[in-house]
Amino acid sequence: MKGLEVLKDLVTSFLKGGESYERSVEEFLRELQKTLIRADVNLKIVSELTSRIREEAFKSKPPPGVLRREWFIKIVYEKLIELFGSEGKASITLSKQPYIMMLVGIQGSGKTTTAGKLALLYKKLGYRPGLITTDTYRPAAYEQLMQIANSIGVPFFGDKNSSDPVSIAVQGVGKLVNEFKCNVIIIDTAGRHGYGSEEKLLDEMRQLAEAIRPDEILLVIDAYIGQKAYDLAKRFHEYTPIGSIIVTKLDGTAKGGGALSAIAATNARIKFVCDGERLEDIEAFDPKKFVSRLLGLGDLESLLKKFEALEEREEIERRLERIMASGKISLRDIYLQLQSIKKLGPLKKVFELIPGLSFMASVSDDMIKSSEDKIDKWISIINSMTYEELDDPSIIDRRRMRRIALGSGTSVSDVEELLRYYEQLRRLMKDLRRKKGLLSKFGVKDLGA
Ligand SMILES: Nc1nc2c(ncn2[C@@H]2O[C@H](COP(=O)(O)OP(=O)(O)O)[C@@H](O)[C@H]2O)c(=O)[nH]1
Ligand SMILES: [Mg+2]
Repeated sequence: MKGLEVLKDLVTSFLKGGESYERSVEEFLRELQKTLIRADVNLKIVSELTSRIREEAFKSKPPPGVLRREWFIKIVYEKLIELFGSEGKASITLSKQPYIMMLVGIQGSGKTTTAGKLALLYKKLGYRPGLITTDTYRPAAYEQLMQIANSIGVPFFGDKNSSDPVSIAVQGVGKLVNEFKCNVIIIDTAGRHGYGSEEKLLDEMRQLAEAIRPDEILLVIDAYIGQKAYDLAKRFHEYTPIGSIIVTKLDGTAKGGGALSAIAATNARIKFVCDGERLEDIEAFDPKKFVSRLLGLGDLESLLKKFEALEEREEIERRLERIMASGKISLRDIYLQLQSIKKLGPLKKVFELIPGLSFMASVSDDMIKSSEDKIDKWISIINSMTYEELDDPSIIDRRRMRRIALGSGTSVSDVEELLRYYEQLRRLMKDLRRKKGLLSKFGVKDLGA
């Protein structure tokens, strides 16, 4: 993104080193502040962010195998993600069909273009989108959206002779759904002229929304307004629970960072971001991916992988600790374990990551392969269990086993095998706990392998 791309060089030169760690950190933070302020991020937000980074950088210690400088970048990475949104990648799957979206926003913010982008995006995802224009103020609006619709081959509805947006929308939805069998309807609206007319914009939106009852209202915000996006996003967020935000023109301004962080601070949901005039230039907003790109971690792939592996490892260790402490393991623990193994990749790698299990990495490859095949089976078996069964597997009799096998597309003996595995682990945990108790009496802390 324009304006923030200098962060990449900052990261690279920081990692290369040169000056003392402390001086490099201060230098880095100073440059980070300058860059963010130039990108129109709110001053207070910037100073809070940098002091949180500084505090954590000097407080926390990198785990073994991670350099201090790498660890610092990880902290920067995490704090920046919080700055741009803590919710993770926006989900763009549609909860029902037909799904009606309504785009609102100031004139020129990019509504019509974005309507086309959304139609193309959902078309690529296998939906049948249809476009409606209700902009009766500008004569060219009709042609503009029609041309876009034609260029991507999706049905279009509008009425040049009407001046009633509500009736156009109602008619259009009926026609596109019933005649053209569209299952995503995207309604473009006229909007108001100029920022500062938010009140009027929201009023107009309210009238249309009451008549059309959209499933989602998307507010289009031009990144040019920078941190001024805060007020608009806040009011919008307070007004509608079905609202989400699209930020456009991130390619054209250095103020995009300000707009995104300001919106994130209102807790409104940023769903899409656009960075170009072409209809392909849209994507679901993913703060993690966004920040990785800003910091150039896409190039520093291996560093990012290292962080991810660390997070997984911490998570697995926390879980193991909990299990060891309670001596109890549940099917839910096993489920999480299977899931994290899947995320982490080959079992061998997983074993290598966990100190207590590193000896397992030397188990023969054949054995590991067959366990990997099992993972998917077991995940679907656990998915087919009821909560009651998960909490107390002892109630799973033959009849339940048959049901679970059927539901998960596996066999009764697969279900039995998983339950046996669970039983073994449960005993092992109990055993370990007893031994641990004994060992600690003799002053031995670590069971280590
Ligand atoms: N560079 C750039 N231009 C955009 C983007 N989105 C829209 N535009 C341009 O912004 C102008 C206004 O867009 P339009 O869709 O007509 O805005 P509307 O008045 O809200 O419907 C047009 O020239 C678009 O090509 C974007 O993400 N990047
Ligand atoms: Mg328009």
